[in-house]
Formats: sequence, C-alpha cells, structure tokens
Amino acid sequence: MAAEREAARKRLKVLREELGYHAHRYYVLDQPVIADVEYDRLFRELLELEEKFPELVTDDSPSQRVGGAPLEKFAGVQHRHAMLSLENAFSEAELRDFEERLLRFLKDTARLAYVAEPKMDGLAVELVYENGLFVRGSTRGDGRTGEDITRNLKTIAAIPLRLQGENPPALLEVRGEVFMGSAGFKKMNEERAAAGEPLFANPRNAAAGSLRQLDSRLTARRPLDFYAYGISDPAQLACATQHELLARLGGLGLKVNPLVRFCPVLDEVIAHYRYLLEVRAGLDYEIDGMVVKVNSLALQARLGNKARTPRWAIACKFPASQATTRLLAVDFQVGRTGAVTPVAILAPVAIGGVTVSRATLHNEEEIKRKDLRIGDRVLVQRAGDVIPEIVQPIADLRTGGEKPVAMPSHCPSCGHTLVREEGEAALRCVNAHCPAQRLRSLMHFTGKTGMDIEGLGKKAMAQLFAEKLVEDIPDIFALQAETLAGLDGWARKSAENAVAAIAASRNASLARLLSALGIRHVGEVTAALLEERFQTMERLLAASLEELLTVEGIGEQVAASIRDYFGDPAVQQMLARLRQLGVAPGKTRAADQGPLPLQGAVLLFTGTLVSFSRDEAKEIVKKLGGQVSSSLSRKVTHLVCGDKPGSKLQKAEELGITILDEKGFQQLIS
Ligand code: JCF
Repeated sequence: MAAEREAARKRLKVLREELGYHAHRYYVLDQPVIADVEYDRLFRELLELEEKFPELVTDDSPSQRVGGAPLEKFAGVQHRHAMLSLENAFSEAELRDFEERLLRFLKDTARLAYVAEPKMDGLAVELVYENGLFVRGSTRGDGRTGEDITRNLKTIAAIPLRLQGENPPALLEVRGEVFMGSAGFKKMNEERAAAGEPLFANPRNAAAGSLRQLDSRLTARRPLDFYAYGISDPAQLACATQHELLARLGGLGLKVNPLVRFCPVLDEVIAHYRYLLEVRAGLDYEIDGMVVKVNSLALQARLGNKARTPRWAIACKFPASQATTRLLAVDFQVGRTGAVTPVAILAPVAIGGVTVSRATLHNEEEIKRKDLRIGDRVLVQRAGDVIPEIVQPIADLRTGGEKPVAMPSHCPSCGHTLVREEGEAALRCVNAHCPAQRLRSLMHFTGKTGMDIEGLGKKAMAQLFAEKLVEDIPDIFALQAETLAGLDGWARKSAENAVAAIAASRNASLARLLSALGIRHVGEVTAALLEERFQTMERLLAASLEELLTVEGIGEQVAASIRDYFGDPAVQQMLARLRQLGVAPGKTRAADQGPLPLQGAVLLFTGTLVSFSRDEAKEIVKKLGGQVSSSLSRKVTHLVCGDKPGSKLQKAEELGITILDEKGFQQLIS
C-alpha cells in the first residue's frame, strides 16, 4: 500500500503539472496543444487517484476548481496594500490635462511614456500567491477590506492555481479584473430564460452575482474569465516599468490583455483610445474605457497616491452606452417574410453620441418577459453598431398610468389577418401581396447582405416604391438616371452613381444574387455553398431535390425551400425578366476558364496587413475561388501573417500549414 501510495503521489504531481500546463495553453493563451478528450482523460485519471488517496489532494489540484459545499458567509480580508480606484477623464482634452498635471507634479519636462489598456467592465479582485501557490483571493470591497472569495476564484480556469517558473516570488499580490465574456453571458441568459430564471441585465452584473455566490459549485458553472493588470507592490517583482511588469505576469502564467499597448508619447495613448473605440463593438467582452498608466515604476512611486486614487493612472471613459428614457408607443413592423416585429418608439435620447428614438423589441414574448408597458421609463442600451434595445423598465418609477402593449390581430400594412405558426414566436402576415413585405424584400435585395447597391438604401427604396418606380426586383435594373434625377432629394450626380452601381451589380456573384433574393433559409452562407456547387443559375435551376441534398451543409428543410422557390412560376418569370435586363451573375469570368487559381485553398489571416484591409483580402481570396477560415484547424492550407501575427503562427507551424507573409500572399494572388 505504501509503495502504491508513493507511486500515486508521484503520478499526481505529474498530472497536476500537465493539467496546469494545458489549462494555461487553453484558457490563458488560447493555444491548446492537445485535444479536449485527451485533457479529459488526464483529468479523470487525476480524479480517480485522488478518490483513492484523498490525503494526497493538494490546494493546487485542478480538482479544486469544481467548487465545494456552500459557505455561511464570506470572511473579511484586509488588503496589505489598499486597492485603489481610478480617477476618470471623459475626453482626449482631459487626457492632455492629465499629462500636464504629471509634468507639473514632477517639475519635469522630460517626455513621459505610458501603458494604455482596455478598461474591463468587471470586478476588481486581488489574488495572493505564496511561493507560487494561490492561497487567497478577495474582492476589492471598500479598498482596505474585501471579502474572501478564494473558493469562487479557484473555479475560474484563467486563474492559475500555481504560478509557472522555477523561482516564483515569495509573495505576489496580483490585481486584476474578473469578467464574463459577451458570448458566455448571452448563452447563460438564454439558458436562464429557458429555465424560467430571472435574467442578468448585463455581463458585469452576471459576473458580480456569480462571484458572490456562497455556493462555489454554482460559480464553477458560470463562464467567468480574468485579466491581470498589476500588483499591490512593485517590489514583489523588481521591474523597472509597468510594461515589463505585465510581461512578467504573463510569464508567470497569468492572463494579460493582448490589447495592452506601450505608448512612448501621449499622442499614441490617444491613438490607442481611438483604436479601442473602433474595435470595442467586436470584442467578446465589455469595456467602458481605457486605463492609462505612467510606464516608469520609479515615476509612479514619485507621483504616489491621492486619497482613493493613484496620481500616476487615469481611466479615460468611453461615451456611455446606456441611458434612460420613456417608452412612448409600440409600432409593428412587417418584415420581408411577413413576420410582424414590435418596435419601441422612445422619447429621443443621446446614447454614446447618437440620438436613439427606436429600439427593437423582438417579439411578444420579449415584451411579456420584460414586463414593458407604454409610458414606462426604460433603460436603453446601444452596443457598438447593433440596433438599440430596451434592457428593462424602471418599475419603481411607475405612476399607475402605464398601459400594457396590445398585439395587433391584423397586418398594419395590408389588413390581412395575422397568424402564429406552431412553435414560432413571431406573428406573421401570410398575404403574399402585402405591400410592406414587398418593400422589405426590395430593401433586402439592394441592402448590405443582398446586392449591396450603393445609393439604394432603405430610404431610397421606400421612395422608389411609393412612386411606383420599383414594384418588383427587376424594376431596379430598368431604372434610368433621368428618372432618378427628377425625384425629390436626388441630384444628377447621385442618380448617375446609383445607376452605375446598379449596372455593376448585374455581374455580382451568384452567391450575392441568391442571398439578395431572400429565399427562405438561404442566407449568405448557404448561398455561397450553392454557388460553389452549381456555379451558374441555370444549373441551380435544373438541380433536383436529391442533388440539392448532396450539398454539404444543405438539409431537407433548406433544399425543399429552394425547390419551392424556383418551382414558383412567378419566380421563374421574374428570373427571366432579370436575364432580359442583363443580370448575369458571375459573368466577369468565363465559365470555361477552368478551375480558379485558389480552388481548394483555405486561407486564415492573422495580424495586420499593410496593403489590404481584412475585408479586401477576403474578397480577393473568394474571387479567386479560395475559402477564408476564421479559426485554425486542419482544413486550413495557408496561414497569412501580417504584422504582429499573434498566437496562431506557432500552432500553424505545429500543424505543418504553409505560412505566408504579406509578400508571399501577394505572389499567391498575382
Ligand atoms: O480594467 C480595469 N477595470 C482596470 C482597473 C485596469 C487597471 O489597470 C486598473 C484598474 C483599477 C486600478 N488599475 C488600477 C490601478
């Protein structure tokens, strides 16, 4: 038994190290080197050994991440060094004021360098590591005393239970932010809605609620994540700069935000602010600004702290993305498929520099779930360039005069009776001649996910429809510049541009045309599959149901919808008219030129390209018959590395994928 126990002890040590290493590759670096099943196998082996020898379970065992029995309450924890908050700046001008204050305080005119990073909208925590072992973690609390949430923090995979490297510092107090990613938040709320549980208003509340669970087994099920941004006392790591310090934290296995930038001058801080504002909507987590720190730790020490905030750092906030206003009415909009969508009409309010007066309400269930009433004061949010939405009513401010929202029984456009199909959330107008549906279809046809015809946006299409100049899709291709130029709000130039854009779209790809037609269940992805397989409209029209079903990614429902659509005599007539008007998808390339140069190639882009935008590069690859992947897998044939290629490069090398720099890419496409 003693020998077996000794063998188990040794094996457990190896397993903890391996599992720790792989968790770091996966959760911190986002660069796994083994398959999930292999990780699971190692993990099971560890659990089995620990079950057999419970006395061999250690504090840094990954088994400790699953949580334990609920606590009565959290214990208080004194922070050895106060956890400060940050002073705010609200504009670029205030950032310049910040630098002036620094220079005045330092009585120095030397140039200051900075580190700028996204300001995470999460919860500040402190993680204490003793000789590399995670021993305690706490909330910020009032800055001096927080709550001991060690067990909850241990469930977060991005937080190492043991630091990496041979000689960890005797004591390291890491400061960072726990947050919930937007995708994880959305999924969690969907599950809660399905289970009839109350929803969290935003990822920050969800993260806070999850961290303050007394039952850590519940915390373990929440998709929490962590970024480290500093330490309590720079002496613990003996670095000279903030930037170096963050690199050291990364080297110890802590997760550091890749959008941290070293900025040698304030102008670069401002450039990074603009950059973060731009990429904000595309991030998987919410940020509410940028944090700027003086890079030199010696200067940080000289600058010191004010009562609650350090003098050497500032948070430059982004324009708010939420505001409250009044719900004035609910309108009902008929979409191109006949689905009737409620739209909130709001008292106009500025959110993040844009005036918002409408918000989507999705469907009746959503109105019921949020318990919205006309006249309510509501919290409205705008995230990036998505349509604004109502987060919740502010029920405390109700006066009793608010009215429930009544759903219509008839189509607001054509008066046809509305129906609700089995298992569908939406009310639908099933009148094929409904004017609202026709207009929406036309708007879709010329819109971004359709033919993307510049100059024929929603407003223009509504006007052309009202003037009866465009009643059906082919009418678009019969438009004359003279006619357009004679309309209200059109100048000669805009009319000519629109007609030129229409002319160019005659030869748009088959995929674009298919996606623009608005065939049920055929979006951009399916349209691309159809083009890849059939190449021409003629061949697609001739395809049988069986043939459609052989296309990878097309199932029964989609195939049936395509057959129904093309089987409709009205559709066939419309397509004939389109042909007459010169619409010939993909005609710029003769069909008999043989295979395209990038046929079969799957390219993945990483890093920034100098001569192309990502979208341009993707467009070129697709034109040449290649595919573009968004993630690294064995299907990828070429990795194209721009500047700062990031983590994908190494993995691509491991997978034996052809690696090209920008020059190589240019050669490939030339
Ligand atoms: O991301 C944050 N919310 C964040 C907060 C980032 C930082 O670098 C911080 C912070 C609060 C205080 N730094 C300090 C000193």
